[in-house]
Amino acid sequence: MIDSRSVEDVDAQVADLIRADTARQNSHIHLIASENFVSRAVMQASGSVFTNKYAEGYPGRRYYEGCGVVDQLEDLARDRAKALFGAEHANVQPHSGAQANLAAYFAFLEPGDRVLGMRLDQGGHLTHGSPVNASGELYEFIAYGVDQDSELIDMDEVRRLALEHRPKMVLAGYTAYSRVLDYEAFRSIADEIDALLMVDAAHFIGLVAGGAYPNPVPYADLVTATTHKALRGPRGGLILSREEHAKAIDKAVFPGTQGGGIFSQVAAKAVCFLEASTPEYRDYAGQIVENARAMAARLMAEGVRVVGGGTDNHMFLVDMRSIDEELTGKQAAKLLDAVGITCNFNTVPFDPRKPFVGSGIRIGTPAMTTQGMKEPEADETAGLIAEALRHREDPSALEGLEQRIRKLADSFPAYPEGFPGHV
Ligand code: DSN
Repeated sequence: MIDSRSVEDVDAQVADLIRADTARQNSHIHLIASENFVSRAVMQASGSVFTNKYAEGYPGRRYYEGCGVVDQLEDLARDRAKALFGAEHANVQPHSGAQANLAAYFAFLEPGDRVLGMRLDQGGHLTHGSPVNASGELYEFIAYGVDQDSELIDMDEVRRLALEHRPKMVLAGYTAYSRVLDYEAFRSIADEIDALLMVDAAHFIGLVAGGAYPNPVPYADLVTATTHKALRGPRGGLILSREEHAKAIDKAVFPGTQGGGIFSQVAAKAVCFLEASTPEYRDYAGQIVENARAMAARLMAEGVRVVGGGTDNHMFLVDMRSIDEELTGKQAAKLLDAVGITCNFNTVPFDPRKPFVGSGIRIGTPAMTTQGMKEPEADETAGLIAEALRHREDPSALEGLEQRIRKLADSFPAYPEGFPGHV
């Protein structure tokens, strides 16, 4: 017989850990650009009975029986994704953004083929050719970066490298860049060398859904994304493409790089696509950007250097050397977490420090916006960050700041009616 007791009754250790992280999530201001708080509906779907079902293949073409309901679910999720982003095809099975990218490469590239993508230490991603990632091992990545003065992607350099190396794929997308991508220029460079254009939209797909950032779908051959960042869905990946690439992409996801889909996550993706198509979500997406702008403006007013001079999306990098040449990103992120503000350390462009230390911190606003914070609180939070970093060696000042931060976090609980899944 199946054990129907709750996790609290079955496993006190895991229940304690769930409680501990609930307390942590409840008591901090969350500024990790890739995190968010999902709705109760998303969490329920993610923890639903679909976790019990195996369904390798795609609707109507499965390797298992009993897939009639799962077929309807996957069709629903795909149709919602296509409608939300105006895409001809959607694959909702990738388990993560990294899996989506691997499948996208596997669909179109042979080992050794060239790809032109953004440097990891200037804002790209591990899966864009890092030597420690399969992408870097399997394919020959050529990297473009940002201009040293403007800290904007240097499209002249992208074009020069494209013409010199003639990659099979041009890749646009980032994890630490705060400006709008010039899709038109990327498209025309890709066309000039007859390459595919892939956009890794993991970070900004949620803004696209809410009309707060330009949509790459009309320009790109394929767009990969995650569902768990600003989009406010479950952890997972997504690939959008033109119909002509549908077969290759589906084959590359399954059986190319994954086995059966995780249909509890697909159910939760379907819910998040529905939620992201509402007017409330559009307001939310717009507010994310307004909050990021307000925070960047306040930090700059405090004399702290914001990379690229501001933001057009949900995040930005802050250069700790503008506070103290000796202060590292890692020290700053640890200190902020200790006083109740959670972010992550990051390299800044042309950083002399290694990625595991970095000279910057990355600040993102999707989660704090879900908590209900608007420009006044964004401004206040940025002020608190600047004060905490300036008083980092003054325990009594930090104690006072921590109290103010906790009070602010307490006033904006992500789940005013209690955490879903709380034990
Ligand atoms: N690691 C994620 C981020 O924080 O940006 C991207 O995959």
